[in-house]
Amino acid sequence: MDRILSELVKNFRMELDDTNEVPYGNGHINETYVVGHKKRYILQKINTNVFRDPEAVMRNIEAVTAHLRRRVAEEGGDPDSATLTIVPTTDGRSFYRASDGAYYRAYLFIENAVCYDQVENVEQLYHAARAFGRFQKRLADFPADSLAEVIPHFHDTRDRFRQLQEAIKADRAGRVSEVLPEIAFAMEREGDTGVVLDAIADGSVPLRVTHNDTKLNNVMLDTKTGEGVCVIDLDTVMPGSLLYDYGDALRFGASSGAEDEPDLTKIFFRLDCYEAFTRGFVEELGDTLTAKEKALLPFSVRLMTYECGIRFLTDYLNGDTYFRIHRPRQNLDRCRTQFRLVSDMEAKVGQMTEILHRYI
Ligand code: ADP
Ligand code: GN1
Ligand code: MG
Repeated sequence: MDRILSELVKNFRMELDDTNEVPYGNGHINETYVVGHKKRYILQKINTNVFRDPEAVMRNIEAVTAHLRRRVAEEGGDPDSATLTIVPTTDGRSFYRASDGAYYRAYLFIENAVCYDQVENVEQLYHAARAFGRFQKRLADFPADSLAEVIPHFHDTRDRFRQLQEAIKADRAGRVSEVLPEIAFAMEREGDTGVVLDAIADGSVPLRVTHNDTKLNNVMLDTKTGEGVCVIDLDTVMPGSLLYDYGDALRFGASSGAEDEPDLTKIFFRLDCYEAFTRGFVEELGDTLTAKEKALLPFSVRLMTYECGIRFLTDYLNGDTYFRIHRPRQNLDRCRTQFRLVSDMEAKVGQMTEILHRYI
């Protein structure tokens, strides 16, 4: 990175008092660094294995952040902290293609706010839900058809299931025999894959502009007040269902342990977290939900968790080519926590519905 860094520093309009870069955050996709001292910036190498058309990604983010900035300003907020701010290159672009052939981008570092990789108290989920809800509302009138579909079929669970079947057939890394129980778990639940897709197709669940990757570490909360400051990681903003954003946030946020926890006895679905997030989400978006969306909220959490488990399993079978890993079998551990959560949610479906009805 050192050689590239000096090139990047010259080519982005950054005011730097210190040009050391430090790897930052725990994202699974992009390479993230922080540079600067008094004034800090996020520098990211865009993962072009995942995002085949990085220029389309950046066009989406330019348009979405411009829209969000207008909304935040109308509300009397501060656009530089309430949404990502792209730092342009010296020639006014939102990305820079460096001499290593890779695509880089820079954002203002959002100060006085923090991302959590794991929940410390349930209020964090309440505030995260409010932030994702506001994000959704601010984009309600954004022209969805102007967005490029940067990862086609991103939350198409049927297609994710098909990709798993392909991976099993190909057995590229020779790992199928090791994961037969996980494969069986996935196969037994094929019937779930089409539920939201069918509801979108029959019009009972509308397509909206959604974030599609609402992990807790993709929202920044105020260091002092704990309130939501900014939704980040806008790479996957695309037309989708609000159920994806609700379900995915709880997949991650209501787990009792880390996504890659190897000891499954530590993993269960936390109803207190589910309640806190649901309360915040419904407070922001309750009036806009259709009857079918409301009915599918609890199911969506299980679906998104199942889908994510399938994706981790597929990647494990393919030899770990998509999600960044830091140790062997990490993707398998990730798959197992997701499936453990799915089982627990199956057992808790009645309680989840009852909690939802307290707020809806
Ligand atoms: P990935 O797609 O790999 O998840 P993210 O865009 O989510 O990449 O960035 C990874 C991490 O970097 C985030 O979880 C967050 O901790 C940090 N981060 C990203 N953008 C900013 C920002 N503008 N200000 C402060 N921290 C940020
Ligand atoms: C990835 O980029 P990151 O780490 O926030 C992935 C999500 C998964 C998540 C699982 C573009 O999110 O879809 O749900 O890992 N992002 C992409 O932790 O595939
Ligand atoms: Mg992220």
